[in-house]
Amino acid sequence: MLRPLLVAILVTVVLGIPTPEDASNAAADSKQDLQGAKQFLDQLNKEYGEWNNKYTLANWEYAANLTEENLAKKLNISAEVARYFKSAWEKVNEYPWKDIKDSGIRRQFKKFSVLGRSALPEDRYQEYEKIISDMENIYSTAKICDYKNRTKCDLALEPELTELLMKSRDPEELKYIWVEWRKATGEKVKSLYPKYVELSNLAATLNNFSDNAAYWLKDYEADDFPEQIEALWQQLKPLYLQLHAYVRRELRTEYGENVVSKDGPIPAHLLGNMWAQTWTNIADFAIPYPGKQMPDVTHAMIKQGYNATTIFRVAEDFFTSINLTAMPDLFWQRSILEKPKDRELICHASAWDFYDGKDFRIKQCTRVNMEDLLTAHHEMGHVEYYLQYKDQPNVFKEGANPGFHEAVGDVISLSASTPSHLKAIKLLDDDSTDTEANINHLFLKGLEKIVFLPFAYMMDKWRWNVFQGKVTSDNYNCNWWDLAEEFQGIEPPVDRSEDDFDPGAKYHIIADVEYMRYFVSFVVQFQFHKALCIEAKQYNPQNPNSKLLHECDIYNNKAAGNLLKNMLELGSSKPWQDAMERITGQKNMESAGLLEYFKPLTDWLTAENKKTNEYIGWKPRARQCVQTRSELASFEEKTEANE
Ligand code: X8Z
Ligand code: ZN
Repeated sequence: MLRPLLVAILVTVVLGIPTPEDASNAAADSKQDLQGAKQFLDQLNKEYGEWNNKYTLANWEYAANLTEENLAKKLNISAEVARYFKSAWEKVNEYPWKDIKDSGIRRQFKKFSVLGRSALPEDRYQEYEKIISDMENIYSTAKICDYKNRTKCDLALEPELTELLMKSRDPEELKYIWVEWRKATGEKVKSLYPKYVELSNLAATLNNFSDNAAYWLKDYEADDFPEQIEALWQQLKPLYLQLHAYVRRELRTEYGENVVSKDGPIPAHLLGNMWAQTWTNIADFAIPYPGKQMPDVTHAMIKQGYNATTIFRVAEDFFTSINLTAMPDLFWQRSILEKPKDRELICHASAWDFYDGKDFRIKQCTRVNMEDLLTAHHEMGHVEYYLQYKDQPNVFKEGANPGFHEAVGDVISLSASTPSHLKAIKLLDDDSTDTEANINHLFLKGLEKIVFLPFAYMMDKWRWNVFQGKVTSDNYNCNWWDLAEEFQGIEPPVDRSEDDFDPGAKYHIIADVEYMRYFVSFVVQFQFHKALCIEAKQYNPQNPNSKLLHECDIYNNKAAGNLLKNMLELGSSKPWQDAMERITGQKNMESAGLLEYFKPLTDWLTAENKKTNEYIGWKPRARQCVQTRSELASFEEKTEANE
C-alpha cells in the first residue's frame, strides 16, 4: 500500500512542476500525513507502554526475589517483548517518517527507530539477557567470611560489608574485605564478561552504531560529547588534586607512612567505601575542624528512632514543599524500602517506572544513616521525574539525558543537607555559619561530590576502551588499574593480575548500566542548584551580602520548585540542551556551578596544602601487568631478590 506522502512525492516527480492546485493538495496531504503519523504513533506508544509494563513487572519480580522460577519467567517475557519490539520497529522503518517536518513527531519516530538489544537474533538475545541476569545474581548473592571468625561466612555487601568499610580503622581488616569481595564477585563473573561485551557490540552494530560505547553515547545528542566531558574534567581536576593531597595527608596521620605514602596514589581500601567512589566515611578523622560541628546526622536519626519509612517521608516532604508531587499510595504499598530477611534480592537501590502512569516504586535496602537519607532523596528524585513526565507519550518517558535523571534527587539533597535545613528538621543542634563550620560542611560535601568525578569518569573510560576493542580480556584488569591510578590517584592494596576482574566487583559493570550519567549528574546538579537558588532569591553572585551557594536551601520555595517542574515535565521530548536552557538559561554543561559552590573549600585546601608543603598529585607506580596470580608471585620474588 502506498502511503499518502509517498504518493505526493511520486506525483511531483512524475508530473513535474506543481500547479497551484497541487500546492493546496500537498498542504492537505501533509495535514493528512501528520494526522496519519500521529495515529500511527499513538498506537505505537500505547503498545510500547503495555509491553514495557509487562517487561518491567517481570524484571521487578526477579530483582526482588532472585529465584530460578522468577528468572525463567523474566526470560520468557523478555523474549516475547523483544519479538514485539522488533515487529514494531520494522513497521517504523517502513513508515516514511523522515519526510515529516514536525520536530516533535519526527523526534518520536527517531527514538522508535533505534531498537536496542532486541535487534539481536532471538537465541543471542536470550543468551545476552541470561548472562546479565547471571552476573546480577552472582553479585547480589555474594557473601564473604568474617575477618575475625572465618567460619562465619554470611556477610553481604548490604549491610555488613558496607558498614565495616565505613567503620573499621584496621587496615588489615579493610584489606581483607576489599580482596574477599572481589573474589566473591569480580573473579566469578570474569568468564561471563567477554561474551557480554561481544553481544553488546553486536546489538549496537545491528542498530547501526560502531560499538556499544557509541550506542550509549547517542542519548547525549552531541557528537563531541566525550570531548565535553574531558574539558569539564580538566576544569575540575585541580580541585580534586587539592582534596586528594589533603586526604592523603590525613590518612598518613591516621595509618602511618608505612601504609600511606607522601606522594604516591592512595591505597583504595582506606577510603570508607568498597570502590573508593565517595570518601564521606572517613570524615570523622579527616575533618578540617574536629572541634566544630560536622553535619553528619546519623546519630540523631538513630536516636530519634528513624526507620526506612520515616526516611522516605522526610524526602517526600521536601518535594511537596516546593510544589512537586507526593508519592502515590501505590508507591507506599509496593515499594521495598527495607531488606527482606527471607529471600535474596538485588539490594542496589533503584527506582522503577511501570509505564502505566500509576505504578512507581523504589527498591532500597535502607539503613538508618545519613548516606541512606541522601540515597532516599536520590531515588525519590527518579520517581518525581517519572511523575512529572507521566503524560508525555511513552517514548518520551525518559530523562532529557540519563545524567538529568540522576541529578533530580541530588539537587534536592544539596538543599536538604545544609546545616540550617538539618537543624530545621531537628536532626542537627548547631547550624553555625562561621568559616570553620562552613569548611567542615563543604569538606563533607567534597568527599561526596568532588571525589566521585574521577571515579565516574574512569568507570566508563574503561568500558569505552573495552567496547571499542582497545582493551581485550587479557588486559581488562590492568587497564582498570591504569585508569584508577591516572584519574583517581588510587592503587589496589595488594598486587593484581588478570586472574582478578576488579571491574566486576561494581554493580553497574555487571548490570549493564552506563555510568557517565553520574559524571554528568554531578556537574549539572550544581548548575540546577545555582539556577534554583537564584530563582528562590537566595543567591545573587553580584551581591556580596547574599548567601553562599552551599548555604542555599530551596525548601518551601514554590518558585524554585516550579522552575524545576517545568524542566522535568519535558521528559525527553526536547534535546537536553533545551531542557538545560529552561532551567538555567544556558545551553551547555558547565563546571562553574560546582566550582562556585566549592570556592571556599578550594581556597582553604590550597592554603592548607601549601602550609604543609603537600605533594600535589601522585608519582606513578611501576606496576607490572601480569596474567596470572602465580606469575605475580614469581614477579614479586624476583623484585624482592633484587632489593
Ligand atoms: O547507583 C546509584 C543509585 C541508583 S541510580 C543508588 N548511584 C551510583 C552508585 O551507587 O554507584 C548513585 C550515585 C552513584
Ligand atoms: Zn539514580
